[in-house]
Amino acid sequence: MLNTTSKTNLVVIGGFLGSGKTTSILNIARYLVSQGKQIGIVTNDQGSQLVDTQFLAQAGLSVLEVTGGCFCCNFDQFAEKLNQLATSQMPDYILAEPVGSCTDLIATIFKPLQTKYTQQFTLSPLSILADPKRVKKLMMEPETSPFPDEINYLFRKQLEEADVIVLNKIDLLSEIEIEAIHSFLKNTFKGIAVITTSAKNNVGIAEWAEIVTSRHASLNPSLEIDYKTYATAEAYLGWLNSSGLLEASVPVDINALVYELLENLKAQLQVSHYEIAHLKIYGIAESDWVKASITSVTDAVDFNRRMAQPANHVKLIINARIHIEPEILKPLVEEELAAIAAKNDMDVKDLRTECFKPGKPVPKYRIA
Ligand SMILES: Nc1nc2c(ncn2[C@@H]2O[C@H](COP(=O)(O)OP(=O)(O)OP(=O)(O)O)[C@@H](O)[C@H]2O)c(=O)[nH]1
Ligand SMILES: [Mg+2]
Repeated sequence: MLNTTSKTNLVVIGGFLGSGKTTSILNIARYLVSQGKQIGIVTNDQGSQLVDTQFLAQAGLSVLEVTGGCFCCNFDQFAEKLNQLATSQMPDYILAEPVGSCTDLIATIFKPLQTKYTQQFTLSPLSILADPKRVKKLMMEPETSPFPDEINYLFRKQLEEADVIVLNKIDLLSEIEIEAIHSFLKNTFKGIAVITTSAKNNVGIAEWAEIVTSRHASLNPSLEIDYKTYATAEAYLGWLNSSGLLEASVPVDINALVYELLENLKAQLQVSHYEIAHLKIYGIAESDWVKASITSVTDAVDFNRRMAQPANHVKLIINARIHIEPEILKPLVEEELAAIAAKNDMDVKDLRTECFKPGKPVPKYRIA
């Protein structure tokens, strides 16, 4: 592992929406903790009320968040959070998860950090996760992509600047499929290391952690990227962060409620051909919690955890990143939430929803 005596090592784990960044960060953090290391985490989103922050904090990890825009557009806030973690927790490693629609990280994060914070941080290799179904549909068979070309472009650019491409979710593939996608990535991104993991099943995590903790970022040449296309890709996504309290006089099976809400939203989106990039719900009742996600209209609901008991007071946080206009997304989610609450004789209180398209990416610094 790297010398950690004076500087904090920054490990950035990027990749498209829903590729498994947060799941991986949790498992890498647990692995490094088991090796006696101190860990801090920085999450990031275009809005606030984040499922990921709640999920990681529940695991007892020190998590700070950069909200209201990506690390590159909020570089000073990002650097401030890194410094805050470095001085308060003195972690050996800070794991940072950029927004899943963000790219050009070498030019806008790595090089500015290297230039301005040489004394404080050592940069570990940049890992970019890839969900195999996205590699297949957005790159190998682009005629089947559920997204516009600009999103396919963004997906490719994310992988292009990696030091390590992490082909995740291999538990969903046969050996032959793993080999085919792995070879495709190796041939397409010559010179970039490609490893395979199942973050969900903790497979390949220790090997990956060893790579990011024993090497430095290569600081490859900055991407050649067309910011107009990048901005168009991001603007295709409707972004919704919502939170509210659900209350009933008798306990309700919240796992079933979350499942049905996700299934109902999926069905509505599927009918109108709106692809889900990532739709996730976190529910907390006293000390118990549930988290479930969907990463495509063709995927099943995936639970990270279920509540042990029914509950009659629950706070729900809903985060959706979907190829849809925000004006359609907001009423859709609010109406489905109201319907599921009514079906379970629950009142919805303090509902706060932000729904928007990400703004044009305007990095604070860009070092070519
Ligand atoms: N089958 C399978 N599912 C996985 C794996 N890794 C992550 N997932 C699931 O994929 C979904 C998305 O995972 P996250 O870790 O939240 O993905 P993310 O990249 O952080 O998503 P955003 O922050 O929204 O960009 C969740 O339902 C995870 O349980 C994996 O290795 N195998
Ligand atoms: Mg995440």
